[in-house]
Amino acid sequence: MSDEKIVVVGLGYVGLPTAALMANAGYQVHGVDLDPHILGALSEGRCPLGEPAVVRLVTEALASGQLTASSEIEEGDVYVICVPTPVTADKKADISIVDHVAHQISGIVRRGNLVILESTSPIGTTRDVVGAALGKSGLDILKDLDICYCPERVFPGSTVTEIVQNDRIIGGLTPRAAERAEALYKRFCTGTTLLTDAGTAEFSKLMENTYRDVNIALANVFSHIAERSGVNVHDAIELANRHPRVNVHKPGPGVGGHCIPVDPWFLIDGFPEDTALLRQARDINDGQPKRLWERVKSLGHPIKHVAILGAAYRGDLDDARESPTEKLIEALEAEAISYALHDPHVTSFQLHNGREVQITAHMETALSNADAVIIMTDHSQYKLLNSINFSAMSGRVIADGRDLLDPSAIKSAGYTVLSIGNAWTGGE
Ligand code: SAJ
Repeated sequence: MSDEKIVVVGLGYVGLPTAALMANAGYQVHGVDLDPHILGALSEGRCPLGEPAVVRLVTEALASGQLTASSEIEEGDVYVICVPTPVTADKKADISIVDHVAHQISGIVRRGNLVILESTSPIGTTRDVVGAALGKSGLDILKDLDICYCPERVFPGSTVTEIVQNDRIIGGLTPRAAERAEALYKRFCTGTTLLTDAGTAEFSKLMENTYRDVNIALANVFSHIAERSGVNVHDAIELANRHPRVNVHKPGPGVGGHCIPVDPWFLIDGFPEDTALLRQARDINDGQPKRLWERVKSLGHPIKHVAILGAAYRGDLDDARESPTEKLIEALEAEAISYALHDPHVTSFQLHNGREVQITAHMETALSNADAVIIMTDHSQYKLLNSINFSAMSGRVIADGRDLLDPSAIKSAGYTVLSIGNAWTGGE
C-alpha cells in the first residue's frame, strides 16, 4: 500500500487501464472523466471497455475500493494526464484539452506534487503548456513541482501486457522529476525504465509512429511498382526481409488507428519545412483505399453495388478509429455506388462528418447482390473465406486488400481476384 493519492485525468483506453494498474499496485487512485457512459459503468463496478484483461483489472480495482471515479479533479499527490490530443480538420495539433486540464490542476496543485503527461503531444508541450499552466499556481515548476512526460505505448488488443511489459520512457523537466516518476512506474511496469528529458521523450514517441507510417508508405509504393511490373510484392518483401538489417512493412488498403495516421501531423504541423517526406507518406497511405477502388473499376466489370468487409482499422479488433474504410466509403459515395458494410466486431461506424453508417452483422446479407466485394480488414473470420461464401454475390469481382485469400482456389471457381501488390487478377 502507498500513502500517495494519484489522480488520473482521462479514463479512456490509456487512462483507465493505467489507473487500474496503479490502484492494484496499492495506490489510492481517483479517475476523472466527463463521459457519463464511462462514469455510469464505473459507478456500477463495471468496466466500460471490452478488452478482457482490462475488464478484469478495472473490476478488481473498483471492487477493492482503491479506484474511484468522478467528473471532478480532486486534490492528490500525483496527477497523470491521459486526455485526447487529436488533430483538427486542417491537421493542426489540438492540445487544448491538455491545456485545460493543466490549468484545472494549477488551481489545486501543492508543493511537492508530481504531474505526468502521458498523451501523445508535440515537442515542448510538457514544458510550454503543462509547465506554463502549473506555473500560474505561483509555485516554481522546477523546484517546487516534479513534471514529466511519460508516453503511453498502448497496442489495442494487448493493452495491459504492453503497459506492463514495454520499456517505459520517462522524460523529466528535471532529473529529480524523472527519478520520482520512475519509482511510480516501477510499481507496476516490468519493462526497463529509460530516463531522459521531456522534449526527448516527446520526440521519441512521435518518431515511433512516424517511422511506422513512413515505412508502411514505402511498402505501399513497392506494391504500386509490383502492380505495374507484374511481380508479387509479398514474395519480393519476404525475400528482402531476409537481409539482416531490412524490415519492409506490409502494404495494405490504408493506415488507421488512434496513433499512426495522427501523430506524424504533430511533426508536420510544427516543422513544415523539414517534413515533406512525412507529408508524402501520409498522402500515400491515405490514398490507398481510393486507389484500390480505382483498380477494381479498371477491371471493366459493371459495378453498382459493393460489399465492404471490415470497418475495424486492424484485424480482430472492435476499434474503427481513423479506419481506411471511411475513405473507401467516400470514394464510393462520390460516384453514387451503393454499398453494404460488414464487420464481425464493430457495431457502430461513425464518419468524421458525424453520419452513422449501418453495419450489417451477417456476412451473407452484406454479400448478397454485390457486384464486387472489397476486403479492408484482416479479421480472422475473413481468412477462412472461400468461393462458397461469395456465392450470394451477383458479380464476380473480389478485391483482397489484406492478402488473405488463396487466389488460385477462388480463380478456379470463376472469380476475378484483385489484390494489393499483385498484378495478377485471374478468373475469366
Ligand atoms: N499497417 C499496415 N502495414 C503494416 C502495419 C500496419 O498497413 O505493416 C496498418 C494497419 O492495418 C493499421 C495501421 O497500419 O490500419 C496501424 O496499425 P498498427 O498495428 O501498426 O498500430 P496501432 O495503431 O494499433 O498501434 C500503434 C503501435 N505502434 C507501433 O507499432 C509502432 C503501438 O505500439 C503504439 O503504442 C500505438 O500505435 C500508440 O499508442 O501510439
